[in-house]
Amino acid sequence: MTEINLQATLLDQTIDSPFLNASGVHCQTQEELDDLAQTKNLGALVTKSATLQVREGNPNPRYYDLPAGSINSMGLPNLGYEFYLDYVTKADKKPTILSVAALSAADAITLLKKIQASDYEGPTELNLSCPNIVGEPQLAYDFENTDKVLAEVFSFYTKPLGVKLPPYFDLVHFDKISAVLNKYPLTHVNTINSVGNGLWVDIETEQVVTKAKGGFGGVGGAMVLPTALANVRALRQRLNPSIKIMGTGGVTTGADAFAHILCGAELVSVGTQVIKEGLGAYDRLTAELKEIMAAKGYTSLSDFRGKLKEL
Ligand code: RRO
Repeated sequence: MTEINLQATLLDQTIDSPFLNASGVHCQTQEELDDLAQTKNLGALVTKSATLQVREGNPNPRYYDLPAGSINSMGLPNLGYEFYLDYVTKADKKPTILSVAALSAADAITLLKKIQASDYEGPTELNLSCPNIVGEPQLAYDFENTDKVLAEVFSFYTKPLGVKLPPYFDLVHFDKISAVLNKYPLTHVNTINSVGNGLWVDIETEQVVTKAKGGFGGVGGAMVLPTALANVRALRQRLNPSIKIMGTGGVTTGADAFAHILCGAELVSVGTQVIKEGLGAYDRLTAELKEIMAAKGYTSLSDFRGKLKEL
């Protein structure tokens, strides 16, 4: 049988697997990051989004398993950017991406100035889409302000930088965000973050299931797959080819990963399913993806990446 090769690229590095953890899942503590660094069939890892200061996050309960996904209102619990910057600077087992989130535009600039001044030369991802901070909007839904922040960032930032986007639901919005992003030398776009401000109702108790924000939280997992695929596809059709797409959202099978790649994803992140199944999920997804490729006679991801057909 012909050998199937799942190589993908992260910046100019070749990695053996297209799978990445979704930021926020099993990547907050040193121990969790070390687990990821040793996980087979995980090509690269991304840290929990880091803020300038350590954050406890929102009160519990803040994650709830749904039949076809999850809802979370974590509220950016993290050990502070210094910890994650130090981790990725020293990481030597797997390629890593440093995720950072800012509670304001000024914070984003301060954080990126610190990374610019550091020894770290690897990829950073600016999270413009956390849905769970009390009183704070998701920046990437405000096209003008996103443009302003990126203009300021790229007035001094010269290291590899991508952004994490929220899902969009209107073709005009895909046009607008792409026009903004195409102005900047971004290395990648990671799409989608959770679908913000969903709500789940426990019929038995007649209550919401997470505490902060009256129960409104980010929805992920199987039920967001069509939204994720649409965002990967629509952005791949609009963004400069130099901006790689990391597809995140709704992956529970190798077939789902195949679909993300067909829509144009370079890497594929898995979040909710790893919470449900554990880190062994990457082995199963890899085996399933290889099986589909074998059945179709594909030997590398580039045989089908971005080649989705229209009717
Ligand atoms: O920590 C969170 O509540 C969180 C973040 Br920063 C994010 O980007 N996406 C999400 O679903 N939860």
